[in-house]
Amino acid sequence: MAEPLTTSALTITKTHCPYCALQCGMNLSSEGGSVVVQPRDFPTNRGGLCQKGWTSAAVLTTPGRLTQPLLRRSREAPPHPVSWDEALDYVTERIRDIQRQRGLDAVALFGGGGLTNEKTYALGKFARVALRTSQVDYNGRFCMSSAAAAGIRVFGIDRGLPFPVTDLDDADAVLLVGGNVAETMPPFSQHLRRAVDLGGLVVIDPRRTATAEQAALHLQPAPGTDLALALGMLHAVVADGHLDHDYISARTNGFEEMWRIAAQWWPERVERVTGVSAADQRAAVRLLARAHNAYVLTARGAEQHASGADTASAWINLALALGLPGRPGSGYGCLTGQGNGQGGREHGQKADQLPGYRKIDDPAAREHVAAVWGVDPAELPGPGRSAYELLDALGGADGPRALLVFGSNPVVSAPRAAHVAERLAALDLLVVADFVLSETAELADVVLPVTQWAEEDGTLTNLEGRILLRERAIEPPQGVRSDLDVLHGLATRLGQPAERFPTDAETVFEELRRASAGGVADYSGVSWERLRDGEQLHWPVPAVDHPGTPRLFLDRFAHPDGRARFAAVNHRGPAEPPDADFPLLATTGRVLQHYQSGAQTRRVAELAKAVPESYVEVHPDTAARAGLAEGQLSRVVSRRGTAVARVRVVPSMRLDTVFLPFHFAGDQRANLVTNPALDPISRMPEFKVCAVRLEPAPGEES
Ligand SMILES: Nc1nc2c(c(=O)[nH]1)N[C@H]1C(S)=C(S)[C@@H](COP(=O)(O)OP(=O)(O)OC[C@H]3O[C@@H](n4cnc5c(=O)[nH]c(N)nc54)[C@H](O)[C@@H]3O)O[C@H]1N2
Ligand SMILES: Nc1nc2c(c(=O)[nH]1)N[C@H]1C(S)=C(S)[C@@H](COP(=O)(O)OP(=O)(O)OC[C@H]3O[C@@H](n4cnc5c(=O)[nH]c(N)nc54)[C@H](O)[C@@H]3O)O[C@H]1N2
Ligand code: SF4
Ligand SMILES: [Mo]
Repeated sequence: MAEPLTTSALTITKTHCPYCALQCGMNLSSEGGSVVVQPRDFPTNRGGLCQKGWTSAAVLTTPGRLTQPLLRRSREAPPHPVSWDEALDYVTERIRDIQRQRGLDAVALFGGGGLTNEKTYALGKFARVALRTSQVDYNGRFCMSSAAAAGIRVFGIDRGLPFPVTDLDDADAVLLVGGNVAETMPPFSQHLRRAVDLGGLVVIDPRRTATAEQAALHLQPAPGTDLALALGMLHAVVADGHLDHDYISARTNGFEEMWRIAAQWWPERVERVTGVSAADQRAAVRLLARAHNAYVLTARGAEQHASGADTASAWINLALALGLPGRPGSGYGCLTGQGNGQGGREHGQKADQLPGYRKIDDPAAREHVAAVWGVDPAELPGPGRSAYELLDALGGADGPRALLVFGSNPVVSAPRAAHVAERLAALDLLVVADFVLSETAELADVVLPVTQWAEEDGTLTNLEGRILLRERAIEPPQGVRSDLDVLHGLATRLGQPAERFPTDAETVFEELRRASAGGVADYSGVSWERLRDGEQLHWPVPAVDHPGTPRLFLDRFAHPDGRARFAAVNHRGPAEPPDADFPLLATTGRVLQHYQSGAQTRRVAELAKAVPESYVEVHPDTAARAGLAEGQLSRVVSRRGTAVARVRVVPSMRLDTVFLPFHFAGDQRANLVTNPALDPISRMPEFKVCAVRLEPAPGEES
């Protein structure tokens, strides 16, 4: 447990918010039975918190908190409380049966980017060593995988922000593409203050969001046309004489191949595809080119597309053309989303990956990691299916027959959610570890009640690649166990030596250090002691006396020749263009008060009251054409299904676009309509655009 600061009346523990990747600093104090959150000064939030952070302690004591394992031996039977031994014995027995009959890959795991580094490491190891299955992936595929793929392609490495977030404080100009930080990371907005005050913020978003309101220039493209827009702006960089020739020849390769494509995308042509005027494209480029300190930032609006990796690459191309990445005071970054979105993709819960951000099909990586794990490298499985492909294959002829879920609620958050729920129902065994009965846990054969952030120890890696320690602040309720404990319990029952799956997070971290040593994301020099001392450690940290790497790329990029590579990418548009039956473009995203699938925040009274149900933002003329007015219930219909949402008439919306938040359950799920078309490189689904029509819900026809 953390060394608490004890004042006369209370015990205070320094910690971080349980939600997003900003990982705002907070203090927790427990007085009597209740836990109180106070903001703490930390570089990412400087004493700020959003409404979710302020109310985060409410989930610790939510009335629906799970404290006993639940089991149903048949789908017809209701789940009933059982002992931990009974639950874990049952799961082990079923896993054994299923693997005996159907092979090792018949059991799959699905992890999450909110899990601590230690948990993601243990999960990947559990999959490969205890289950010996290749079928493990996680919700980060839905999150930042396209920007990660683009970063690896262009820079040779993927770290969300390759600089501390406080570097943005000195920016004169920032181009923010597909990010609504005013709602998704409110305290982050203070780092854009200077740029805003100088009239240097440019926001690219099909909606006029709270963030776009602060921008000097808001470009409002049709969803799914960012790649064309990035090419048009690149064209303007060259045509208007803003290209940084010295930088391009000293630090990059591949400009010519890239330009062969961008040359064909002059701004007037791009205007016809995107709806953004050629003048605005040029003005945005001018703003960036004239700034002393300029940044390009992307978030999910640019990335969650079937062309997401190419789109993110195109935005990085633009940054390279202006000479920004690796120049002190300038750069490109991607805003990581989940609490441990960055660490979640480094330690091996991804289908194609081993710890240290190593590739599972690299013989040297297999050898190194197998030695740390004490197994034969030949026994490690190869790469498995990506998140959506895994969910899609469940219960099918060649697909897994059992799934264990840790830290995700795909019944709400996966694309084509009704189909995903069907696949989950077709399994022989669904096990969900959670602290509340999420919509996915409701379908499970076995539910395992686990500890929450404030009740356990662990590290997370925030959006700046900085490793943070979150120490236990309060006692967990009776009956719950940590995820590490659950994995230990299952692994030992499956015949693994007890010491191979430690339950103590610091012990797991010590092993993670060794497994990551020499890898891309090298944590070998990080110790909990250094973190407790408040050292600011951004990976790579390859030795105990290494100060960490707050800024990457100052001297070289991560490709062997030290140069960045322009990506020769071309526009291809949404996978499902609108047509006569489905004439509108639906896009999806977030609202301040709710987090992700809403499993946590829908249980916080203050947040649920503020935004109790789903809604669809729509232009007044588009609403009228569909026979709908403000406040009426509508049906948003796509080829996959129908979501029910209350109409919010928003005059700044594009006529061709509607927006739905994805935080709501049941027939309000935005993901009933979304398109699971996948990016060929990142396997990211196209959450941000699909073709729909809007109609009144039954009884709402005027
Ligand atoms: N309140 C809240 N905050 C969160 C979260 C949450 O669930 N709730 N989740 C966290 C996580 S995991 C993540 S990944 C981040 C996400 O953070 P953001 O990326 O900021 O969030 P989104 O709302 O998904 O998408 C941002 C914007 O993209 C726009 N957009 C839609 N389609 C397009 C397009 O084709 N092009 C462009 N340029 N923009 C488009 C949307 O209108 C939206 O305003 O937020 C983190 N913070
Ligand atoms: N339409 C649409 N869909 C989207 C998106 C979008 O923009 N539009 N965004 C996508 C993105 S970026 C993301 S990140 C995903 C997120 O979507 P999900 O993966 O569903 O994320 P959460 O809602 O955070 O689910 C976490 C679940 O795990 C539980 N949990 C939290 N912490 C722990 C823990 O430490 N251990 C265990 N065992 N359980 C825990 C929570 O109670 C909750 O039930 O959604 C994606 N889906
Ligand atoms: S911005 Fe993110 S980390 Fe900060 S308080 Fe809000 S949800 Fe928590
Ligand atoms: Mo995310």
